[in-house]
Amino acid sequence: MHLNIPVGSDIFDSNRRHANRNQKLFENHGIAAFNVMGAIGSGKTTLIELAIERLGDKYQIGVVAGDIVADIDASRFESHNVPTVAMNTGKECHLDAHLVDHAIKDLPLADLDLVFIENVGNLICPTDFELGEHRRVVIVSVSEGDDIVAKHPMIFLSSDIVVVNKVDIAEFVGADPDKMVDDATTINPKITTLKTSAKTGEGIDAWIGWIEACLRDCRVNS
Ligand SMILES: Nc1nc2c(ncn2[C@@H]2O[C@H](COP(=O)(O)OP(=O)(O)O)[C@@H](O)[C@H]2O)c(=O)[nH]1
Ligand SMILES: [Mg+2]
Repeated sequence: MHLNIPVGSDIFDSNRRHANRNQKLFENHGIAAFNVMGAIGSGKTTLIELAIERLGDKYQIGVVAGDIVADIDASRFESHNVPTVAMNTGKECHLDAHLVDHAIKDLPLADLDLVFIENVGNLICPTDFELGEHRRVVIVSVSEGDDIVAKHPMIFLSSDIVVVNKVDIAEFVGADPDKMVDDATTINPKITTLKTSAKTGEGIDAWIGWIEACLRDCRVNS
């Protein structure tokens, strides 16, 4: 006997329902939410910290720090005095909307303008799980090799922006950041692209400007 059990679509449907509820909750509070994805060490925490430093005087920011274990990133965010919830997934390699639902209930949503959700570090599992975000960000770094984008097409298809980070060391690791940008736009012609360095500051104004554009455009109830 052949049984066709559509487990995958049930999981995704259930996740989408939770994601829609999360998005409504954000919107009821006038919050713009960003799902920040990317490999371990690509610079997700660093680029969020820079955004907190540059935008923290103007906007109230909260963070959900997703990780398999530990609260190292959460401590980094807390050192900037922003409300932070550490969300450990155990063996799961991505956040899902149900986990985020629990996490954001521990944030002072009524006071916030912007929520960053740092996803678990990898370029595969987070792809299929919407969290209720307004923008999907994928951060890659040159140290992962300049074929990293071409090797992981799916995450770029569903993202709004790719940030190619650590361009300061591109020369030393023999990577071509322009190839990474070109690969991303070949996969998804609509994706916004940025090249950044948290060390030299290259591209950071554009990163902050992109976030602020969403704060103007994404919030429905502000
Ligand atoms: N050279 C260089 N190092 C960076 C840059 N951005 C982040 N890093 C370093 O890369 C490491 C991993 O960064 P982190 O933000 O923790 O990555 P995450 O795992 O994606 O959150 C840290 O040691 C950062 O200081 C960059 O633009 N250039
Ligand atoms: Mg991190």
